[in-house]
Amino acid sequence: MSRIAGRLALVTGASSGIGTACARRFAAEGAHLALWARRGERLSALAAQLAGAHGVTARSAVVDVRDRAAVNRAATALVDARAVPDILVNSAGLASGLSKVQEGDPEDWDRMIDTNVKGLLNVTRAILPHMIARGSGHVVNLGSTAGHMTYPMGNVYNATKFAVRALTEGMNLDVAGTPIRVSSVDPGFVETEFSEVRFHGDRARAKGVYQGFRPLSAEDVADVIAYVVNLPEHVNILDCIVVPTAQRNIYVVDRRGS
Ligand code: 8X3
Repeated sequence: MSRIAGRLALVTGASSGIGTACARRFAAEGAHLALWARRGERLSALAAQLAGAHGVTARSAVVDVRDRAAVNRAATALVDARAVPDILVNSAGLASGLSKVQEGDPEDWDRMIDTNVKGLLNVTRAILPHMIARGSGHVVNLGSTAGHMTYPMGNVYNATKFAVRALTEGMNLDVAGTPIRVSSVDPGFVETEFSEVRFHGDRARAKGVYQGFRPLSAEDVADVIAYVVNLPEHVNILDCIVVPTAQRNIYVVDRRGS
């Protein structure tokens, strides 16, 4: 029996990758959904499909987490509808570009910092006070192995994921004395649109990242997140690092497979 059945989960970045996989998994467990993402058509199709398939309510809102006013509007709409989320998955995030700092594109830096760090803060700032006021809630941040170890040309992406790790730790300190849980799930190589976005649409280059081994799928990560949010209320996973078996760290990857 799922502990999240009947609960409301807000998932950002819900129109792709790990966000979509979380939405699917949560709905299959009977959780109601609030889905936020930039791509409205994908989002409303997903919401309608999951509501129909699982008999849950699924709200969706077009929200770019970088847009603080839009985040606040969407959060207020939830609060006004007495739909304060029980679970918040801060899944919206991306890597943009892979180059040395001295050759980097500041536009890429803005996208990553504004989404991965400030976007996560915008959403958390809008939702967390209402969880605290109610006396329950669980925030799950999507970190990365990139937040534990830097790699060449990862620079700003690494920095944003180190920041997510610091924020998960800091948020746990800030909610001390309340029943709120804050967790980080930190995947290694996951085959989603992640690398295609990083390489600005270069599919062949993106495919090469996962060559010769079986990477994680978005569903694998959603599985771990579902575990984290299904634990009893006295159990709080602070940080959970999950990698494909072929990957031991960013440098040690067994690519001898087909
Ligand atoms: C994604 C993992 O290794 O491509 O966060 O940075 S990696």
